[in-house]
Amino acid sequence: MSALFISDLHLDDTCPERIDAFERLVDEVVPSFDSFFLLGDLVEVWVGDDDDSAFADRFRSTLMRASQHAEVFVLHGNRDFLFGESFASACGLTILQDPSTVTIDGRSILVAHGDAFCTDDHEYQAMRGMFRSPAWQDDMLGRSLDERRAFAQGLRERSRAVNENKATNIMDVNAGAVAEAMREAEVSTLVHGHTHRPAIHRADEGKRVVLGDWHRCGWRLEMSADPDDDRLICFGFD
Ligand SMILES: [Mn+2]
Repeated sequence: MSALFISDLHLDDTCPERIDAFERLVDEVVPSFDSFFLLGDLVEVWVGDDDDSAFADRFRSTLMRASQHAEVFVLHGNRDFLFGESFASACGLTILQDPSTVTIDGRSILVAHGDAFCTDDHEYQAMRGMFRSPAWQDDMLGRSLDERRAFAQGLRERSRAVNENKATNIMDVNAGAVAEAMREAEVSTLVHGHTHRPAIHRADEGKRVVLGDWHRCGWRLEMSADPDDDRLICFGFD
């Protein structure tokens, strides 16, 4: 029971080499694994499962291929929190709650997008609560695709402007929030993304693997029975 993990691809139609790299991963790497975990922010924005753009179609069909090779699990990030059940069934994947405990080769692993641990950023947490509320999501999905695309565009610009003025430590995880989540889930390994700070950290509560964002290179974590074999790999796009 081996597992492959990725997150924070931030795919959109402006960066074809990243889409190509994702497709190569699905066709060449995913078949060697039993399960494939995508821990959020796979796309730069997801405006709803009814998105009929060429990019959304291509993205769905890549995931469909992945689900023929391995069991595919997706967590919502802060860009793709509108992935819904019709997206999941069209792609043959399962959407997991954030966080979730999963079993890989007898090991209990806590998986999360990671943003819920950034508790020092109060403004962000307030926004997160709003975007994840069913009432807000229903209202958003009731609007036309064009309206949703315009809203998403405005949000990205605002987030860029706000984050430029934020101290970087505020945007990282809070150590206490991580320790508490691991204690509660009774695990000694946590895998998450979101912060774009790829690393394997070791602390009293156990190991925390942070996946990287696909910016200058792609990142993936390969995991099987032996914790010493966990491999966080950076790979080129060509
Ligand atoms: Mn994120």
